[in-house]
Amino acid sequence: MAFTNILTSNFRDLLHDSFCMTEEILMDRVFRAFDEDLDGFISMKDWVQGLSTFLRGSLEEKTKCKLTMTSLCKGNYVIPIT
Ligand SMILES: [Ca+2]
Repeated sequence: MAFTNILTSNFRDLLHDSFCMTEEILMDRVFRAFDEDLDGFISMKDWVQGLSTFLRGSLEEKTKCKLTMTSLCKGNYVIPIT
């Protein structure tokens, strides 16, 4: 079975069905953290790398991922997403 790129709406369904997430803003931030190349899709590479970081990433990798989910980095500043 071929892997198909995952769109935001499909990713939300996956997070809801698999992890019982209900907050859309949180799901969108997880999507953003997984979509490292910011092309609007979760590719096979994005998916494997994202899961790897969540499950087995180093402290630095998990911290970077959490920052991506909770804030936007602009220049040398971290700006919380509201
Ligand atoms: Ca992507």
